[in-house]
Amino acid sequence: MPTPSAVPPANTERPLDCNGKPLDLSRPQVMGVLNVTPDSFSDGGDFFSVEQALARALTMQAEGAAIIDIGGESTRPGAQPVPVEEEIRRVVPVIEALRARLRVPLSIDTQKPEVMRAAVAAGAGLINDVNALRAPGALQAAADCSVPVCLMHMQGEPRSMQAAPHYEDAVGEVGAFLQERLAACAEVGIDPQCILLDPGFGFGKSVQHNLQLLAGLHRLTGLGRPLLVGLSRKSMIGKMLGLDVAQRLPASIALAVLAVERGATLVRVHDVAATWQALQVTHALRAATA
Ligand code: YH5
Repeated sequence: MPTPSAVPPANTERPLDCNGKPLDLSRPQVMGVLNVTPDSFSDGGDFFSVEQALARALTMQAEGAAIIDIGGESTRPGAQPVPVEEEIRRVVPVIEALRARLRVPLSIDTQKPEVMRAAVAAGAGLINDVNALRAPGALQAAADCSVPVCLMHMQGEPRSMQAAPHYEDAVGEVGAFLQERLAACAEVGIDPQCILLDPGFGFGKSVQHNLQLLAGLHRLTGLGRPLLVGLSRKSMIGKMLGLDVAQRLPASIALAVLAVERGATLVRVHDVAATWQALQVTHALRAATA
């Protein structure tokens, strides 16, 4: 990983073009999570309700989300894989309904090249891949889609990644991985200026590894790209504080602010209004300090 002085900081003066909708990364921003799995937004039966997903997305936009992240497959530890046709069936109708009604861009949280292509054709403006385009065909799909990409670090695979995570130097190893994936993207012609990087909190990491990554997050800004982080409601909070998922908002807000203070630009969260407020005052204080 290069030292921060070796690479200029990310140029965020111009907004990213996310399939026709702008994403301003000149200041800290919130990415709102929209899960489109059958256990979220049920219509009362076994079917997922596009109406309810739309209402939730409009609320998150009104609360200050700069982008909405749509995911049709759970990547939580131990989650069952979803077949590609099923994932497309879940996300495409939601993307089609939202793209026309929202001002902010949509991102597609997927590891599958076929889902990337279908989602971007339906109007998604950013590919958010927790597998950093390592699936066969994913690099080429992202290159063909011509939308910005978030590359996330994960050690192992979702089913088993929390069994025995190991690092000699978590920040150094995550940085080296992200740099290797940036190079892989460059080889297929993906513009480096369209790439966001994410250390992947909770993806093959112990609580100590997550804390080391947050403490050293600033070193990853040396890769020259904006940083996205996802800490909202994650198990590290549960493990540190003994709280279940419904009780994790205060710590989630603190972690969002701490990450932005250490160089994160985009924060992926479930609780948009509360996080947006926290980032507004964080940004105001930074502007007054400069
Ligand atoms: C991320 O960090 N995370 S899905 C377990 C939880 C709570 C939340 C047990 N997609 C990320 O949000 N994309 C996910 O409590 C992501 N970065 C990016 N770029 C996991 C998740 C969660 C898991």
